[in-house]
Amino acid sequence: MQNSINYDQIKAAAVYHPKPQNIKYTYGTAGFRMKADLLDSVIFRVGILGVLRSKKLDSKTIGIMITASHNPEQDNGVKLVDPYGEMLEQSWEDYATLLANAQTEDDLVDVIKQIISKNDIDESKPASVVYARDTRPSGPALVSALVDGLKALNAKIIDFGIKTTPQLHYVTRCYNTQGTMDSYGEPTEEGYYKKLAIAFRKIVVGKPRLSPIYIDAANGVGAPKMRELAKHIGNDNLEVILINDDYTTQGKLNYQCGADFVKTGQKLPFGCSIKYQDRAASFDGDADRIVYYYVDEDGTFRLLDGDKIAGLAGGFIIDLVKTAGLEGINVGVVQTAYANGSSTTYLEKVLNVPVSCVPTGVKHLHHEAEKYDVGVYFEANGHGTVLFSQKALKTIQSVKGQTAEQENAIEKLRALTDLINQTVGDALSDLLLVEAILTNRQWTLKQWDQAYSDLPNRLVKVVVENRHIFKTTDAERKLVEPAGLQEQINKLVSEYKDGRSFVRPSGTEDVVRVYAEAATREECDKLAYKVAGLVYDQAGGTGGKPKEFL
Ligand code: G16
Repeated sequence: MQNSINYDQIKAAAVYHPKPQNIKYTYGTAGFRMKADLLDSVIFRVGILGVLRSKKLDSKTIGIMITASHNPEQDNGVKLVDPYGEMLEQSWEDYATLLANAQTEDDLVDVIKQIISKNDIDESKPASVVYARDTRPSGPALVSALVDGLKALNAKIIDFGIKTTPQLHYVTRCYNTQGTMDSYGEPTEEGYYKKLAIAFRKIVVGKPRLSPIYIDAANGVGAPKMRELAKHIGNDNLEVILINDDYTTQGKLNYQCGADFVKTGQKLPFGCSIKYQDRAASFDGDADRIVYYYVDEDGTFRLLDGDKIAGLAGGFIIDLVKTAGLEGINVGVVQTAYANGSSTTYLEKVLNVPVSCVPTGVKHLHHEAEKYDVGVYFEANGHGTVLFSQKALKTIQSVKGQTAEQENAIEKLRALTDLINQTVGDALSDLLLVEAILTNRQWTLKQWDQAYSDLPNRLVKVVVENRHIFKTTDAERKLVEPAGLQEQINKLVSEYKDGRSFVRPSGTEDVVRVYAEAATREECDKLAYKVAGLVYDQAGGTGGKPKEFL
């Protein structure tokens, strides 16, 4: 039978994708991520898992994205996307890890059989997988490993080409909802642009256009895709000036540019020379994150990160919900431990919204946001979106305004449900969301920034021998292991006014991340580097102790 699994065929294909010895792979914050030359066998096996997942879910189309997002160009990665565009169900991450670590062809077949039996999978069901990749030079070879894995299990394969990560999430949902009441849109790149552009024009209609927005595209896939989106929107509605848009020259991706560089370094990206009153934003390498920034009268760099976007979006949506008379719809915000303390205070005390804190990773934020009628979730690093529940969608679609003002607010809410990517954080969609709000409010970036002042904060990376010895609790705000380290961090924190610091292992890079905030810039930097030094000394630091600002 065409769809049944042929184990000899899998073994024969697997011979060409052997697992390297002595490597332990882990499905991390956003899938597998590491040096690209270690990923061939992993990607082959992720193809196999995608097929099994599709068979398990009644032949629904599963998405697979080959990208390493914000990581340096020599890295790559892969993640699976579930049918409605959400991240792979967490219980299946363990299967991904098991498959990736099966050493021989026989081990691989054993793991496949285990997954099938544990999940009661009907082997004869057809399977369908859509995949895409970003612009990394290692992409094409990894795609062919993926295709080998998919073919070994006779899946229906849809090649979506070079795309942003959120476009792959979008199209996965489109395929699975086509022709249903929940149809998410046309399953094409063109369909994506049209949906966003139409919604954007509806929200800004009648409002004067803002000054141009400079976009640092991290020399990644966001550059050509933003250019395409801008064409659909039209220059009369939004004027975009792209910088760092060279996605074909090797070595440039994410190099001294992009959202992660700007957020971590708290400075302008390479090639960006904006002046007072200019407006700018940075995407990351696969365009799923965005941060905004500007320079003040005195040339000081000012960052508007994911926390600020959450505040802006939350405030706008709350106003619309109130004006529309939809008080029955509750709005909530989800953050992580990286959220600036001032942002949480602003959300809770000024906007009066409930705020939840969850571990890092869009998958955690997304699930928590689903608990609200309208769930706004943003990581400080610029990764986030707004989710509308079925209840909210139905209400917004069906309600009729009693006054012109109410009707106008309802129309805007309706357009927002199309403008905002409901599957995952999306730099292009988030850019339009921010631009739509600022256009409506006729605000400058400085006016937006005035909602609250960030506590000075600093992120430091520490390289250690084994980051997996770090175990956390309380939404990653406390270390459980190595034993005793948290007490020493607490002691340091207590010496600084408004001090806060936490340590966690990264799930996308081979480092431990240290975050600190305090009342002044000087104190914050000292605290961050003292904690980083502590981690380095007590937990196997290698390759030089971080010591700036000490
Ligand atoms: C990924 C995840 C984000 C996470 C980031 C950093 O982003 O999707 O949710 O915040 O990694 O994670 P960590 O601190 O564990 O390395 P991206 O943009 O790289 O896909």
